[in-house]
Amino acid sequence: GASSCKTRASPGCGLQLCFDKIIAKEIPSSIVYEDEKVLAFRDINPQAPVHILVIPKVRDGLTGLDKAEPRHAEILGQLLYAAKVVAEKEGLANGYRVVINNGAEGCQSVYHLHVHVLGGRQMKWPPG
Ligand code: DGP
Repeated sequence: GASSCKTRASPGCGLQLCFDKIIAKEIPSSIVYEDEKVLAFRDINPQAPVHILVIPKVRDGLTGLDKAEPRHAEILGQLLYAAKVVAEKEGLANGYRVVINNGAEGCQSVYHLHVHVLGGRQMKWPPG
């Protein structure tokens, strides 16, 4: 079950929706990229030398990918494109991984859609 997910949230992230606090800058974070629609910041519990989260600034019901509706198609594309921009900015020219954890079996721990960008080491497949 979800107990095998070693995700850890920050103390200020007692609420599942703490990324709102990061957007509001009530919880400090290391922001690496920002535009009108998305925010990218370093994961507090990095699983690779580079571990960045890309999130929509407005959740609009997107607690997880499973909640996506046709109206979300544009922001979903913007998140994925921002992931590429972030990977490039971080110098991950040798490759990187982009992950969306969804739901309990997907090890999702924060219910504000986020795209993980992981790099700076050799990844393995299949993931655990
Ligand atoms: P997931 O398990 O896929 O829902 O990913 C949530 C990630 O969010 C997890 O890797 C840890 C990270 N995280 C949780 N709370 C905070 C926080 O307050 N600040 C930052 N920078 N990252 C956080």
